[in-house]
Amino acid sequence: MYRHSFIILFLSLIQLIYATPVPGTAQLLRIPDDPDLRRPWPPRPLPPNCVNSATNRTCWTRGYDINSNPETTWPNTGRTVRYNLEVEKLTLAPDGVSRPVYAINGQFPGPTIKANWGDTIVVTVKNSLQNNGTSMHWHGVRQWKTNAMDGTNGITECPLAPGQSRTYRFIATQYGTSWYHSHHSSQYSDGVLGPIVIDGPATANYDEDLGAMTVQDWFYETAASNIYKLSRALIQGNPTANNVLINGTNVNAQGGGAYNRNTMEKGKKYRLRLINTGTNDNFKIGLDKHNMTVIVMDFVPIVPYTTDWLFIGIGERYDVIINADQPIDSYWFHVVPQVGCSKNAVTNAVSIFSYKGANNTTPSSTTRNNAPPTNDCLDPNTDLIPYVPLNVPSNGPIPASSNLNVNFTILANTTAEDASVVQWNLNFTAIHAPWEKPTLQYVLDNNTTYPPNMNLINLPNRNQWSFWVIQAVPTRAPAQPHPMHLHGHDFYVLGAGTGTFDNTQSLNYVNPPRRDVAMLPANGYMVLAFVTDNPGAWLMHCHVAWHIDLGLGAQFLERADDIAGTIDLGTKGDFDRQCKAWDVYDNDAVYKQEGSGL
Ligand SMILES: *[C@@H]1O[C@H](CO)[C@@H](O)[C@H](O)[C@H]1NC(C)=O
Ligand SMILES: *[C@@H]1O[C@H](CO)[C@@H](O)[C@H](O)[C@H]1NC(C)=O
Ligand SMILES: *[C@@H]1O[C@H](CO)[C@@H](O)[C@H](O)[C@H]1NC(C)=O
Ligand SMILES: *[C@@H]1O[C@H](CO)[C@@H](O)[C@H](O)[C@H]1NC(C)=O
Ligand SMILES: *[C@@H]1O[C@H](CO)[C@@H](O)[C@H](O)[C@H]1NC(C)=O
Ligand SMILES: *[C@@H]1O[C@H](CO)[C@@H](O)[C@H](O)[C@H]1NC(C)=O
Ligand SMILES: *[C@@H]1O[C@H](CO)[C@@H](O)[C@H](O)[C@H]1NC(C)=O
Ligand SMILES: *[C@@H]1O[C@H](CO)[C@@H](O)[C@H](O)[C@H]1NC(C)=O
Ligand SMILES: *[C@@H]1O[C@H](CO)[C@@H](O)[C@H](O)[C@H]1NC(C)=O
Ligand SMILES: *[C@@H]1O[C@H](CO)[C@@H](O)[C@H](O)[C@H]1NC(C)=O
Ligand SMILES: [Cu+2]
Repeated sequence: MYRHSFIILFLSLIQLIYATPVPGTAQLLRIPDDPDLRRPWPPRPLPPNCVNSATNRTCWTRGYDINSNPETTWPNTGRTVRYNLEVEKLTLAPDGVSRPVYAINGQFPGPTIKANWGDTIVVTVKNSLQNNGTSMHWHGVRQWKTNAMDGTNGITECPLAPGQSRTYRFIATQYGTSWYHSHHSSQYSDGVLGPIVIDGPATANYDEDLGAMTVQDWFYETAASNIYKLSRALIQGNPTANNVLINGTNVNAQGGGAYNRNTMEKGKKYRLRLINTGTNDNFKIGLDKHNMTVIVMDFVPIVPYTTDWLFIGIGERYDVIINADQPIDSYWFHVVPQVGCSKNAVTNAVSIFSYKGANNTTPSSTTRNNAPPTNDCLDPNTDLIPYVPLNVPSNGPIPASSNLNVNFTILANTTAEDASVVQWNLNFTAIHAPWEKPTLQYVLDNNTTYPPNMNLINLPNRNQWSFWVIQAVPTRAPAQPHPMHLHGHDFYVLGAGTGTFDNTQSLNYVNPPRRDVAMLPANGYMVLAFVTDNPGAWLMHCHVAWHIDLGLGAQFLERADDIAGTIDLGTKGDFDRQCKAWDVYDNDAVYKQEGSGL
């Protein structure tokens, strides 16, 4: 009901505002005939009174508003935002417990990259680690025709060797919230991550933007140490995280550390940008006595819907609006690891939201352990309705060739200390992304002799729909959901459920959720679709850091023949220099690539 009246309200508002057709609504079915001809649309005159403000968030700039389709159009702002990110190893205590952290510019989480929709983002990354490479990926950023800027070592670049720098340049074609993180083995679990906030129009109004709020599991042991044990089957199942960090902080079991705090003024509405930057844990989030109005999933604005608890998988983002309409007081904000897709010593992590003028800055203990009524690991797919509606053509049954099995293998259990024996497979293969010879090198060499463990799927044809069934097979490993992430695209989630997909399950082709991460249910299936409109080598993987490290990924080589044309001479020079420097470093590096390298 609520949603319906919202749509009608918006549509009538739009009709009021515009005499001419609006780009977004004019293209209910996706894709212009030739997506290669997509360009930023020329500015379109708008009534001067449609100005983006707290009470008119659907407006943006001349010619662009919430109805514009970011898949095909974005403002040409002529503005460039620049950032420097330096990765270095420090000792930090995010929750009061000291441990080595691979920090960015001395902090964890790293600084927030901020831009406006349509801006060019230029980031120079410097690796100041002693004994580790790094590789910075801009999660969820579509990198339309800029595959070489994706920052995925072994696929789009060699790792960045210690002492080296690399400048990335890409356009913010989408808007919303995301994060950047290292793709060098499970390095991001040790701290190499930070938020990305791209401002644009919104599907509902709010007064203040509280900015990004990362939520994640946190281990006192380093990722390298954990993955060593996991890969050799020295521990059974995933390691137990020691804590949950909310915006990079929390109290610890001994009482040290500090809660994250936010302040609200009664009567105002606040936008909060939630990001799960975790390693293994997936959460439900809620603020006592308040609902949340969800307005964006990943980088895709949705028809606003209201909920008291919100599930967020690793790599997923939700922008929510909190209405400060309750009695002046302090309230617990809960981040609850979901059993079945988490393993954490902390079962109900909290931070604090206080109203201005509250007498108590700490909420009463009675609601300290409030928890969602149900515990599960599922995306709320039926509530996630993209605001700009795009449909998927139904071409009959999904062929068996679309199947990509998720499986778990222990190769051998002989001298376990010597070698990695545990693998997660996608379509029978544990992906290996060779650091010294990334996929783009093959493409630039016109070399199609890909080693099978690159797990490469060729998609040579342009602007074709491609459909994928990610299918968990019953395994010796515990049944576990997997947050699946695709680079280079927002995919369409046609369906997800338990059991084996056999085309008898119904799929949603009408404006399904589109995003860049979605949950594969435990022992279940998920059907995805995307269009081959972005030439490049794009990784698809489980975002549980342990799982991708142990192989749970594949790469789509999309339109190999068109990739070289997206790499200019300067970028090619950077690519070559980065590989050369890596070779020199790797010759006598202490640590060599193990596992996928991703
Ligand atoms: C919001 O947009 C409407 C419709 O264009 C306009 O009438 C109104 O003046 C705008 N309000 C503000 C505060 O900009
Ligand atoms: C990074 O360095 C640490 C030691 O500081 C080492 O244990 C780890 O294996 C290295 N990881 C990689 C991927 O090189
Ligand atoms: C997160 O922490 C930073 C640094 O302390 C602070 O500036 C920011 O307001 C916090 N954001 C939220 C949403 O709590
Ligand atoms: C939250 O939403 C529920 C269900 O729609 C509603 O019953 C409840 O009154 C709402 N609470 C607040 C504080 O708005
Ligand atoms: C704070 O405490 C004072 C004194 O007890 C009381 O008069 C006031 O109403 C309280 N304010 C709030 C917001 O609870
Ligand atoms: C899954 O892995 C197990 C253990 O290695 C193996 O026995 C089984 O054949 C595999 N199944 C599929 C469908 O890949
Ligand atoms: C591997 O061998 C170790 C040592 O014998 C044993 O404890 C462990 O259970 C074995 N793991 C598997 C998966 O068989
Ligand atoms: C690869 O093929 C393209 C197109 O045929 C050609 O222009 C280019 O020089 C080739 N590159 C190499 C390294 O052979
Ligand atoms: C192509 O790649 C394979 C695997 O890395 C390598 O063995 C072969 O020498 C390469 N061929 C050419 C012509 O570069
Ligand atoms: C999946 O693996 C099988 C067996 O190796 C292979 O025949 C098939 O082509 C692969 N699927 C895709 C989409 O590459
Ligand atoms: Cu996984």
